[in-house]
Amino acid sequence: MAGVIPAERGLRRVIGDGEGVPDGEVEGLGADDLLALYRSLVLLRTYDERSVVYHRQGRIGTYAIFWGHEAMQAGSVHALDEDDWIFPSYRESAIGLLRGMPPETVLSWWRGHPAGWWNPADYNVASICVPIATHVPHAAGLAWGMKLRKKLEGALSCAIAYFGDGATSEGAFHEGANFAAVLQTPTILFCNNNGWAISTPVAEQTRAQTLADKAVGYGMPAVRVDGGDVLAVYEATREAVARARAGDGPTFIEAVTYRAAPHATADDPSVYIDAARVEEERANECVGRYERYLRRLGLLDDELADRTKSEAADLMRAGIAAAEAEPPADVGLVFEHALVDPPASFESDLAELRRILG
Ligand SMILES: Cc1ncc(C[n+]2csc(CCOP(=O)(O)OP(=O)(O)O)c2C)c(N)n1
Ligand SMILES: [Mg+2]
Repeated sequence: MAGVIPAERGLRRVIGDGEGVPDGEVEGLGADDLLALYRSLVLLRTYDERSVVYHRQGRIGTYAIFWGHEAMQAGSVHALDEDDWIFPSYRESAIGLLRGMPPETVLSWWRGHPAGWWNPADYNVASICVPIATHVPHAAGLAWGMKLRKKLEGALSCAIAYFGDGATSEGAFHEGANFAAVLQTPTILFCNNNGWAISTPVAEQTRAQTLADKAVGYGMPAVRVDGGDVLAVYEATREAVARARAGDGPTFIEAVTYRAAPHATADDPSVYIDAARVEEERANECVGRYERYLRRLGLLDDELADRTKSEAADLMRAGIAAAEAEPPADVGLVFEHALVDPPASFESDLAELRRILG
């Protein structure tokens, strides 16, 4: 039965504020799991902050900042099995790190270097999708394939697609969501509602009261969760995974946050965003919120926090060094694999390009 799962104050949460709002807990998560989640959050935060610096130093190209999105990414990935498939958008570019992908691979992608291409089957992480929402049908289709195979092989995994609030206005989102629901595919539609599609606020994006309401029209359950609460995201995704594996079809997760960083390094949000609201959000950002939660539980102290952060920083230092050590790619790649029967002009175009590049 389609419907929005009721939630406290409209958004599910687990982490309290250390004052009036009490902490909850997630059944089945032990100390090791909680600390593994922390390492993932720190790794993503470090990747993101270093990437902005690398961009300013001219070492990577334009970069889509995901500062404040880490809880949505880490919380959901931790609820998956290694066999489950991840379909990231540009906002989740580094999500493969949580599957063991080395940072240099993602950094190379942002350097426009072919070393940034990976075989999706190596990590069950699809290519980073830049066109808005076009990966939603891909995830639905792959999950449909897995469902069909289950009849043959008895294994069932699921596929999760990450996209933003703006993506829910796209035709590809509609097609993917409808296919997933009609064919009851094991798919999770994970919407990071950060309130903005570049400079378009969500209120100008849709007349729906919530993005989760859209799921009702497709006949799939939806849940709204605090996207800054890594444990709430984990729990909601775990339920969606269980539903998918049980053969009960897709779930729409609307994780609500507020974009507290520019859309990308090429964006100047000061011309359209409320700076006071951004400050407020930054003060309650997801990594710090979880850190305080772990400290209240007695699981984290300064020593462990510092060690976790310096391990992540070391990984990034090695990552950028490895990415920069890649020999330049041959420009011929621009023309290869584009057409089965390349026109004769390609040859002279390539010769011209080689002449210009020296
Ligand atoms: C099909 C398509 N149309 C337009 C764009 C240009 N574009 C890049 S990001 C973006 C906004 C997307 O906003 P949202 O879905 O909320 O994701 P967010 O960037 O906030 O994570 C747009 C319109 C694009 N990449 N693809
Ligand atoms: Mg958005």
